[in-house]
Amino acid sequence: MKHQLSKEQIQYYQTNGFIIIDDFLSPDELEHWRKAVTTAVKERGGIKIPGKDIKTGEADGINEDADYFGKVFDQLLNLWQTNEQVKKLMLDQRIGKMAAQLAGVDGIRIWHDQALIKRPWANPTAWHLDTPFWSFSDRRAISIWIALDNATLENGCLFFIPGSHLQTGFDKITIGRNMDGLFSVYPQFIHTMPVAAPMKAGSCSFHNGLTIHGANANMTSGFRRAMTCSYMPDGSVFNGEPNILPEAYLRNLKPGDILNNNDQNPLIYHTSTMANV
Ligand SMILES: O=C(O)CCC(=O)C(=O)O
Ligand SMILES: [Fe+2]
Repeated sequence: MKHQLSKEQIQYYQTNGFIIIDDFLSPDELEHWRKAVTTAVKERGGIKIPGKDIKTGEADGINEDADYFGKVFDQLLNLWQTNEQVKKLMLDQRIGKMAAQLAGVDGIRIWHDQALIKRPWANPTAWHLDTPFWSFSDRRAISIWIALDNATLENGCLFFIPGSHLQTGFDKITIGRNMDGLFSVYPQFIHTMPVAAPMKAGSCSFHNGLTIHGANANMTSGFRRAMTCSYMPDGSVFNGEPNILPEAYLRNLKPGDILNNNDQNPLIYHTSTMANV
């Protein structure tokens, strides 16, 4: 795993709000990740989030147009909670350190992982932000996106609007199915040239949860599979947004409480205890 970051890479991420790391996984590691994720997805039988009775492709409270959104991608969250192999991959301190260094924080917790599988002829992923939907509000929240298949211009690779993370905010905007919905809120980016992020299988990107991003439709008869994980800076507090937190946890949670439950949001890296990774 190519897990050492240079100062230039960290600077690039902080300026642009994303970075691509080619050949992040070795061919053997890629094979292992593919097997682990494929098994974990199969085990779920379509259940989107552990403990919640929602199947992938059904309306979930954020995206009500199930017929359309069910065909953007199959989305399976928190596979780390239901599969031991995926848990080992997700709790890798080396990835935690990368996320912490890029975000510029001392400690980092898993917010949630997700497999995102664009099937043949999948709909595009409209331009959006991630962080406004989550249960904490921190400008440094970050995600990794690992290509398990080659992600190409033809099958739905990611696109980023560079520098947008410095100007976007936490308003929860329901963007619907229109690709351009977000630009009515952020018209200053209408003319910014997006950066396409085609990646070979095994490469990855990191993006800030406030970077405007999206993905193409899958115009091919093959799958575009990705494994992703989103991270929350250690010390983040609950903002009142339930998002994917379980009912039992939410019952005892008040806005302002620190989100430090290791069963829900494990600390995967902290400079004070894991400096030598
Ligand atoms: O894989 C996609 O199509 C979208 C990914 C995405 O929005 C994310 O990882 O935050
Ligand atoms: Fe996203």
